[in-house]
Amino acid sequence: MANDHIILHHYPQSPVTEKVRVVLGMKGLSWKSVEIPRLPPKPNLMPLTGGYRLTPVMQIGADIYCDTKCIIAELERRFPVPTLFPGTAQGMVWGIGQWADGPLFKDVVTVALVEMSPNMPAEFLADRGPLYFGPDFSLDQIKANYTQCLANVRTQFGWMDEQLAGREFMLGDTPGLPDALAYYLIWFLRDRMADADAFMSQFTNLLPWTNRIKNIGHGTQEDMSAQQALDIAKESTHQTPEQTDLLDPTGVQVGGKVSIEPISGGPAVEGRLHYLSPNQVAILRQAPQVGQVCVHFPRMGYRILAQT
Ligand SMILES: N[C@@H](CCC(=O)N[C@@H](CS)C(=O)NCC(=O)O)C(=O)O
Repeated sequence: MANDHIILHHYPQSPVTEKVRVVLGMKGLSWKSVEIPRLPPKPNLMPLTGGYRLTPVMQIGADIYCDTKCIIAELERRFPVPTLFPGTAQGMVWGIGQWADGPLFKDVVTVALVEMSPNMPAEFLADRGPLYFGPDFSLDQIKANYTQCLANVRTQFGWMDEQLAGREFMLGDTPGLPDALAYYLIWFLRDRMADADAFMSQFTNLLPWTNRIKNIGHGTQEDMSAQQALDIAKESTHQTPEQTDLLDPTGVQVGGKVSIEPISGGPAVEGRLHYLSPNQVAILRQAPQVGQVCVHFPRMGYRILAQT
């Protein structure tokens, strides 16, 4: 079994994964799809990530990439053509991601959860509510915010719509990362909102653009079992060189024991620090089902703590 497949651990309804699926399409890549549960427990994912539970996770051999920022940066590094940064777009585009995945996502997810709430299973709400809105989450509170969040979405989708005036894609003639960032949120809202067509009809540039992005597709996808993915990790050796970053404000050292956790909350993952840069942190860890794996996270938005 080849150990250089791109393996995406995800589920079809995941909006954040739609961003990655679109990037795979833009790059025309072939990939394996492992479907994971929408709710914990995720027994076949945990041996790979060491506890990180969010969706999606990308695996290439024994390298495991958590969070879409990290996944997309790795896809661009391994498969630079066609680039996600056409023209002169470079670093600041990641800042657009911080907006799209941060305040804009929060407005969209508020609208989506309220729209879905009449038909939402209680256990789904009990998981997603605190995940996105913190431990004090209440459905009444987000219902009270619905109108303001919808107004916020309208303004922000309006900015995207304006960006598309006279352009095929967000940056010009060629699709790039900002298209994937905008598309997944529109895909999310359209899927979850009862009157989405009426709401979206006010954005006259976004509508034809949405079809252009949809037509790019997701690359070539083939199903893979979770067991096959675990076996591939076990048979493979990670491909990540050791790298230190003396300027990282934490002062953590390569080889030292650390834990890494999303600042937004979630279980910490423990291992030995192996790679550190302003954009990425990776640790080595072991589990019986997978042997040694190298687990990667974005540096932005993740807390690194030295362990004794
Ligand atoms: N910052 C993360 C956010 C990922 C995220 O929130 N994903 C959602 C699915 S769209 C999730 O994990 N939901 C809970 C789950 O799948 O267990 C990323 O960009 O990958």
